[in-house]
Parts: sequence; structure tokens; C-alpha cells
Amino acid sequence: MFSNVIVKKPGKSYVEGLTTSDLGTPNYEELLVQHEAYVEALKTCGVEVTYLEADEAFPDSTFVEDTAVLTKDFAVVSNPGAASRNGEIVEMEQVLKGLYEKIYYIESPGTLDGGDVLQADNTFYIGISERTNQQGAEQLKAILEKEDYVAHIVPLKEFFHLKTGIAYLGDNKMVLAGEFVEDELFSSYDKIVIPKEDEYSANCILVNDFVIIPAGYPATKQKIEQAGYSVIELPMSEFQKQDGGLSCLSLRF
Ligand code: CIR
Repeated sequence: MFSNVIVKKPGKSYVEGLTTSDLGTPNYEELLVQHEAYVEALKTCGVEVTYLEADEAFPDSTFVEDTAVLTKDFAVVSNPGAASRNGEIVEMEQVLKGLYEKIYYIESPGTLDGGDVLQADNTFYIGISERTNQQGAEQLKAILEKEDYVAHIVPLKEFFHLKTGIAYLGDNKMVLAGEFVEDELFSSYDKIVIPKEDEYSANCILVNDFVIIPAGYPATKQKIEQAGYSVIELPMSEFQKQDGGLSCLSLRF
């Protein structure tokens, strides 16, 4: 169960953020409506929301997930791999100091984006990507093992971040897309497989009694409902334009 989340309002500079997609320029008004709906959905899931104000200096900073890895007992401040995003950790460190007694850090030359880290019960999966390098992944693995978790490093082939293509729903159920579907590392899970055309919906989040998924993926909705979950659908178009998904918009703990 999660009792807290951290979110951050997108600033007007969001439209100048990093992206590899060709889906067009985000509409800021629409973006704010979608962000508000996201925050409301989290409240529906029963969590306390720490709401950070927008910071125009960091266009991508609404994607707070990349700045930290959180558990119940400790926080890890990440070291984001994109130069324009690295300074986002300064504010997040201050916020986390108010919430946690035990804080670890990923240190250069190690880089790590929180979007490359997935927790499934006592096991963590750490992707190596354009943003997370081997040293960053090994630093996090060492921290997690010291804290009695199991950690596996997963070199990514195609996905942007690890969680672009995978989500854990608890109860041994794993949502998997693309390169992860046949990966031996995930063979022991009960798989919910997302086909190529619905790949964006593999980035969904379990928040207490609900699974939040992007709107527009009826097949994914059906599969997750069949697995026994209540689903909340949210419009995500303006976040998708900047390569962001549902998990990226919050830190949950
Ligand atoms: C970036 O390129 O960093 C942002 N435009 C998107 C970050 C998405 N974050 C995530 O998948 N955890």
C-alpha cells in the first residue's frame, strides 16, 4: 500500500522539454487539465499528495519519478542522465529530507533515472538505458542489497526507460511489452502481455485498490480488469508528446 505521493506541476517551459516523439507540441492548457486529473485520481486511490510548484528552469521536472527511488524505509536521490534534468534533484533532495531519515545518493560517474527502476515486492529491476549507466545501476544494486532487497540489472534494447515497457501489479502479476515479454528474468510472473500497438499502456501504475492506465486502450483495460483490478483511465496525450507516461508523473511510497 502507498500512503504518499509526490507530484510537481508542469511549467510553461514544459513544451521545450526533451522528446524523441513526433506527436507535436504539447498544449499547455490541456496539459494542466490532464495533470489535475492525474492528481485527483491519486487522491481517489487514497494517498496523501505532496504537490510541488512548477519550476520553469526545468522543462521536464513534472516527471518527478526520474529524480529518486523510494521505499518505505529509505530514499535514493538519483543522478539523472540528461544534463538538462540533472539539477532537478536539488529540490527533490530537500523535499525528501523532510520525509526520510535515511537517504542514499547515486554519484557521478554513475547516472540513474528513476524511470529505469521497477520494484516488484522485494525485488528490484534496474534498466541500463540512454539515461542510466552501468555504474549508476551497480551503485543502486549495492544500496538495495545492503537493505536486504534483491536487485537485477537489465540492459535495455529498445525501450527508452525500463518502465516504458513494464509494470508490476502486485500478486505476482506483471504487465509486459516488447523486449520484456520473452525475457527469462520475468518468466516466473503471471504475465499480462501488451501488444506493440498498445505499448504505451504498458506504463500503468498500481496505487492501492486501483490500476491507473492511459485512456484509449480498451484491450489493456479489459485484461487488467480480468486480472481482478479496478481501473482508472486518464487522458495522457500531452505527456506522451514528451515521452512521459503515468509512472513518470509521481513518486509513490
Ligand atoms: C525526458 O526525456 O526525460 C522526459 N521528456 C520524459 C521523461 C519520462 N520519464 C519516465 O519515463 N520516467
